[in-house]
Amino acid sequence: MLIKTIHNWELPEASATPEDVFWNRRQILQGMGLGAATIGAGALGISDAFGAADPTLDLYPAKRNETYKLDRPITAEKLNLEYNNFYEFGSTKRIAEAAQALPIRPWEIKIDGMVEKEFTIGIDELIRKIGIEERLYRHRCVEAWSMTVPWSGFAMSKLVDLAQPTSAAKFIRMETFHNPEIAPGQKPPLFSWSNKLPWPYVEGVSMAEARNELSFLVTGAYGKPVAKQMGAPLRLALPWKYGFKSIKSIVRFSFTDKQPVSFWETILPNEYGFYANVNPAVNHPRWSQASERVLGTNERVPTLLYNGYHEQVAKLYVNLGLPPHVLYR
Ligand SMILES: Nc1nc2c(c(=O)[nH]1)N[C@H]1C(S)=C(S)[C@@H](COP(=O)(O)O)O[C@H]1N2
Ligand SMILES: [Mo]
Repeated sequence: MLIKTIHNWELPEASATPEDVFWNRRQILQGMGLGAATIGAGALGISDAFGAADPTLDLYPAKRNETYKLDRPITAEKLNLEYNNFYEFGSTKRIAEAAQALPIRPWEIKIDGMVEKEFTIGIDELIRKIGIEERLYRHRCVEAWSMTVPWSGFAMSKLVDLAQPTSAAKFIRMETFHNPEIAPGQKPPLFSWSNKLPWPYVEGVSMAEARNELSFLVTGAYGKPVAKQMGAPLRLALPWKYGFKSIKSIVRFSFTDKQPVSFWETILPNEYGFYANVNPAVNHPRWSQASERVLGTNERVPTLLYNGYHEQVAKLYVNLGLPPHVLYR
């Protein structure tokens, strides 16, 4: 019997530099028939695959919350729409076209586990019930590139309030959709390395992190409903953590007393931890986190502790007594 093991070099997010896997990715792209990817109107977030208007369109653009300021210009929308990590749709940055296959209505979100009463709610009802605002946030991938994004959405604390967790709940475990029929990355035979990938994509936060003012559930970007390749219709934005924590296209929030094990942590437990807070002084086992490449200008700038959000989040970690390799990886 042939047992396939996953090698680090086969995993884009685990590579020493994104460029290192260029050839590997190119082979995968060719395998998918997407060698010369072109970006159509749908992929640019202008309309969905069938041209149907988003049911929440009237809520955009949302009023900006001026509390959150940037020290650099907003990343061009076009760049953000064409440079994504969304492994369900392929292991390159050019997944925008493939992601248009994701049906985002109807979209039900399940709230379960340690809550007063489990329930399921449709995305449009959820958005209208809570309401949305705009925030300008930094976004830093562990691959050492960064962006700045005008997100729309609502504080995660508002979803927690709606869910009514019991006092036993200590963490929230989140799940992305699972549908290999439309997401080729979830289909075992296509990529050799996907044989053992633990789909669906899972992420988690502690209750204290979920209630922190910065934790933001994203429904829109650039003044309109968020594009599919960026995680429509609901994704997370945790700007002080590496990008992989910001799970896309969420279908489930489970309140639990057990620390969730994420998608990447399951695959490479020595490299991806639960906290994954940005820290320029704590390197990933195989590459430096000291600086980052700003997408758009390609300028290399020093990375900041907690990605510049020290003031809002440092208090979450001071009394945990956890070592750097646990908090910052
Ligand atoms: N479901 C899901 N969520 C995901 C990912 C993914 O592959 N699948 N990639 C993560 C990573 S590694 C990053 S850096 C960000 C990328 O978000 P962006 O494409 O909007 O820049 O999404 C995160 N959320
Ligand atoms: Mo990432």
